[in-house]
Amino acid sequence: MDLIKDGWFTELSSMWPGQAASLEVDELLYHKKSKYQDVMAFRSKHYGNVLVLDGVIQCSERDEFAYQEMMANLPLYSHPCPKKVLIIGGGDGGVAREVVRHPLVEEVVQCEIDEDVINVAKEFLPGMAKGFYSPKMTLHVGDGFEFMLQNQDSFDVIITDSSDPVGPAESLFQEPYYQLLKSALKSDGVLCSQGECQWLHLDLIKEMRTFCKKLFPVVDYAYTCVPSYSSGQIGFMLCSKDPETNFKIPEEILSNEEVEDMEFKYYNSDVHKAAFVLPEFARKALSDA
Ligand code: SPM
Repeated sequence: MDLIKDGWFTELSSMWPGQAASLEVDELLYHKKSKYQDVMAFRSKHYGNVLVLDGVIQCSERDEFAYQEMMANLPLYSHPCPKKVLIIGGGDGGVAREVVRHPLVEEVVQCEIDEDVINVAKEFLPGMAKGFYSPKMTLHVGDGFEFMLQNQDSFDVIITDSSDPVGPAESLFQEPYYQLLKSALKSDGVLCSQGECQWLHLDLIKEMRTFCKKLFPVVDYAYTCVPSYSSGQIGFMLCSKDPETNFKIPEEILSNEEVEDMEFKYYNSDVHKAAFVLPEFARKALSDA
């Protein structure tokens, strides 16, 4: 199927039946099948460069910060001392860019299975891929499952920045993966995973929350707004092994000056707290999960 027609990219998927969003294309920059997926990058007219995997938008330069800043900083500011961080997926480097600039983080290990995505990001999304060049970063091209099996009780924070739950990322939304995350975390570790969209995947979020609550004493769900994602919204599943964790109250409240020094464009301490306040239909659905 042609992903670009008459100068517009349209995101069609069975994950959001009966709806589709389009972005106007300036120039196709890259389009090849990697070993794992269809990888495309294009320059759009109004959203900067855009990365698309298997026909689904992963990030656009215009709004990527709303996702990366929240995915990285919700767990980092929920841990008293997040020194050692593992990122699974996140081949565009955007989450890594955010994690490496946190002052308490000393070491970041990233495990991304698809080297082509890393290379495309380095070439066409340099503002995101810059995290890969940090001295704090060790990048492994390989399978996150294998990596965690070999690195038990090792991390303060684990972030899973995956694509949606079809194709290569499906298993990352299932209980065995969360069991593995739990075993790779230190005894007071926290995790944050791509948690899909309340408008599109409420049943899946409910199911995930139910198995997470069997595994972790503290489980919460937050979300952010990303205009270029289908339905404009995406969530995060947050779990802690430490029963004292309160995800809703950051460990450190940042002043406006500190937010400015960090050059945040989306994250601040009020946004952190507000991200957990769900609209009534979702609150109700998840409260008995
Ligand atoms: N670092 C960016 C990687 C993005 N990972 C999540 C992509 C999800 C895309 N689909 C969102 C649909 C739900 N609203």
